[in-house]
Amino acid sequence: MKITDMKVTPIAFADPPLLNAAGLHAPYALRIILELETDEHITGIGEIAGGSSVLKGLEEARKVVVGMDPFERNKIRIAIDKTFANLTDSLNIGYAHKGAARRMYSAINIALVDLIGKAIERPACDVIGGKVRDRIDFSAYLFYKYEGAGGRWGFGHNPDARGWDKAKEMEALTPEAVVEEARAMIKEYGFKSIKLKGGVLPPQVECDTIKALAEAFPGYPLRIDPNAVWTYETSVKYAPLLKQYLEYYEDPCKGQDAMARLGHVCDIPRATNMCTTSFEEIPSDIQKGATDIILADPHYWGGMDATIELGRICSVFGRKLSMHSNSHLGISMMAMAHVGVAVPEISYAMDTHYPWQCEDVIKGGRVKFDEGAIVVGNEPGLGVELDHEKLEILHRNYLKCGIKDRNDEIEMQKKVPGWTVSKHIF
Ligand code: GKR
Ligand code: MG
Repeated sequence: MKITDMKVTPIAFADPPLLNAAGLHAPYALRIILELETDEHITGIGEIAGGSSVLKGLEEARKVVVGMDPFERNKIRIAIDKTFANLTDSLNIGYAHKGAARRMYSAINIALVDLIGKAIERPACDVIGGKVRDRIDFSAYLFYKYEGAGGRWGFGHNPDARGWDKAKEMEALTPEAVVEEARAMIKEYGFKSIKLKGGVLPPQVECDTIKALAEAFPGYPLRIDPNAVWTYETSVKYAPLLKQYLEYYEDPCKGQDAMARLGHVCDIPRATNMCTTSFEEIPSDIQKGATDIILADPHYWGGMDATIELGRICSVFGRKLSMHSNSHLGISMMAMAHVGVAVPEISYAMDTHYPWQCEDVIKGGRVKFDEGAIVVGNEPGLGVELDHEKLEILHRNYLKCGIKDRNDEIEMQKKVPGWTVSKHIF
């Protein structure tokens, strides 16, 4: 089998005004949809975070991938690595070549795994080693937010919205409002654990929010993720209070050194998707004792195969695995779910932003949750098909919306003039 084309389509979909340590989500989130076509008329699909450099990179990657055999994933990975080692500077894609190559290959790997699954008529999880479970839990991913549902051309605000659809348009800037957000999301999706995106309001308010959530949802495992804008001192100060509530403390402070020091004085498990985000950073993480849990993500670590490898490495060094996410649609949802049922070391409910979105590019409606989990069936590949009409609508959104790169800081400055990431430290 030969790859005959790789279609790369940037899209934009409505995203609510969610707050985080980097600022504010824009009204549209960007993704890129990949279609790998073959001479046997089987197509594999993938989805990855958007942005101009990734787009540029994938255009280059196409030249490498076309003509190769999709079953030869190792050769394709090496070819992409080599290409970006030589090309990064001239493309000016702005990050070290290994990181660039890994992101490009992540997208391609997801599409390859889908393609092979479709070719052999087996689910994607079988292509990466097979299921160790049939379903994988996700957590309710809560955000402080401004009022609104995002979007500008009719996809965002829905005057007839009810339940979660209504709740996700509401402002949530207090512990009480976040508890209401959680109630509506959990009622709709059945999640059994909760993650709070922190690093937004003063740490005491965020700890009060965690306490309010613990009281409203007794027995639910909780996490807070301040995205490393708490200082080491603040992270230490709030640890005793948070200890009774948290299953893990996600990136409270910045860098492996600070996270390692935190481990000496705080016995809440420390998790990261910030200080250790690549295989190259694992040795120093282990040496320093920086973290207990790595948040994998097939979109950043090198795809679905790489998540299996990461799981093995983590188990060798006594680390556990959870899953990071970003605003995404159904292809990514299923890539994460297939990884979730196949990687034995994943031992926590995984993150997903999916409830915050209302559109999709897949046929037959959005992916369904069952009691907070996704059940992975036996449909070939990722188990979802691309809907080209929907893809075209979201591609037109991309062309119209004027956003080419995510920049939460600039978006925040529209609400709070003068706001900067560098001054937003607690
Ligand atoms: O969507 O605002 C967001 C999150 O803050 C996201 O950008 C992070 O990458 O979810 C992520 C995290 O766990 O750090
Ligand atoms: Mg995080």
